[in-house]
Amino acid sequence: MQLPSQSLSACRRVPPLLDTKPTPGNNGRLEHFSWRFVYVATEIWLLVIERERQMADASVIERNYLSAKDQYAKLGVNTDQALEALVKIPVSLQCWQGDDVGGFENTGALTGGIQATGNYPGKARTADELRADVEKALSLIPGTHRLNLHAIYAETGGKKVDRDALLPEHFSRWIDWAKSRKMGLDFNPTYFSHPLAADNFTLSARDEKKRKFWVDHGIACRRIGAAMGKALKNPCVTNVWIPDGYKDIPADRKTPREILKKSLDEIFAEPIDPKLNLDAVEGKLYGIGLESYVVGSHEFYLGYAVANKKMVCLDAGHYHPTEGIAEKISAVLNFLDEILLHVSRGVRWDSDHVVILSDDLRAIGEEIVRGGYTKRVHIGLDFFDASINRVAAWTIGTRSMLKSLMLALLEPSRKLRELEAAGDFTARLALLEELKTMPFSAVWDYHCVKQNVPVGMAWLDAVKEYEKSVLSKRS
Ligand code: RNT
Ligand code: ZN
Repeated sequence: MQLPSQSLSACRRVPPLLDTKPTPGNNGRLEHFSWRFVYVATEIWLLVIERERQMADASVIERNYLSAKDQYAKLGVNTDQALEALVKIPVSLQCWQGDDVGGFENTGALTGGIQATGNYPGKARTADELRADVEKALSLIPGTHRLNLHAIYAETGGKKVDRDALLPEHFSRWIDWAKSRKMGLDFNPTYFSHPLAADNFTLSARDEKKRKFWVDHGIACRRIGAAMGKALKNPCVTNVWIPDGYKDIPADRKTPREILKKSLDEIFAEPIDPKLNLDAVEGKLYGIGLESYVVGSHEFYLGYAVANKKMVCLDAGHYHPTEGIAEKISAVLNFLDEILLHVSRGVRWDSDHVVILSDDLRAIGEEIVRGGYTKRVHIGLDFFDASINRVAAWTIGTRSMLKSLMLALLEPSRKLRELEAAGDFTARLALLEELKTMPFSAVWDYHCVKQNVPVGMAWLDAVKEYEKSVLSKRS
């Protein structure tokens, strides 16, 4: 008889030691018993080895952290304080990464000039699957975060409920789930992938019936957002994004914008306590098939937000290619109390690639931290890559977002400001360059250990295991 492969999971499949009682004269059974004894002893032994390895790893991580802490202290940075600040910053994970912005209405293709490209197996087909996948990702990400839902993720119990008739009860399972995890929820009306959005005009539609339908959807979604905020005792950010626009050069840019303004006024007419729901509006430059004109441009919404005390949502993929949203944060926060970010990564177009620790992302983290804006900037993610494991996509993107914040929290900000104020731009540049090679990873690893999530690449093993045991079984 051969021992199973030397892995803990294999050993854990061994049946209990004493389910066969050995009796004198029953050699076969005794032999069975002794093999079971070997199995169990091996299991215990492997557990001991694994535990010792973990303890050794943890002590190396702690040692590295203490050395990094010293190095940062020499620059005037307190790493313990940086970590305390980091755990207080929630990131809102976009539910739509889990199913390529499909939702559960089963109405067909994704429209609205956005695209999830790729065909990686295992996407979530139901709300339960999506929740399980989000939970897996959250177990690999340090800190307590939020989940961002779209109206198309309603659970209507198989009944067709059109979007203008959605109610909080259609999100009760999401709310209960979030409550049990002590998480906040954010929300979005869905103005795409619907027959009444087929011509890419929704809130700016000239057709009054259609426009009214979408206004009613907006009103319904704010109420759902407020119900989420109330149930979770945590304000929900409800973000309005519409695809409306033209593929080719318009003859009239003005009229659709006037109609959009009127529609927004109608949607926001009902006062809602900001402790329950906060409204955001998201502009953009162009979409696929909407290359020449987008009604809800950045200038339109910035103006609207300032005039009506709403938040703007700055999406990293929604501007001219060399324009970054980091640069905009301290500008708009002179005029707005709070803003929403959609942290994304456009590659050549608004492609919504998974966020990585790029210079652009680091700049976003720096601007939030340097400006002292951690309470005024709501950080949402907005990427949807269907070409890689979707749980890994969430994990990579969110961990990178958190790394960018941590890097910023590990800056000697006072020193940098002093140098700048004194006009010593040479020293400012030198210090900023020096910071790039500080032992940041030692602080990150320690943070992961303390937050009880995998260190380094170990999270990928968990994702691969989940892919094998859960995702690969989905058709
Ligand atoms: C589209 C916008 C919008 C969507 C989500 C799904 O360009 O970025 O935020 O990505 O609502
Ligand atoms: Zn967005």
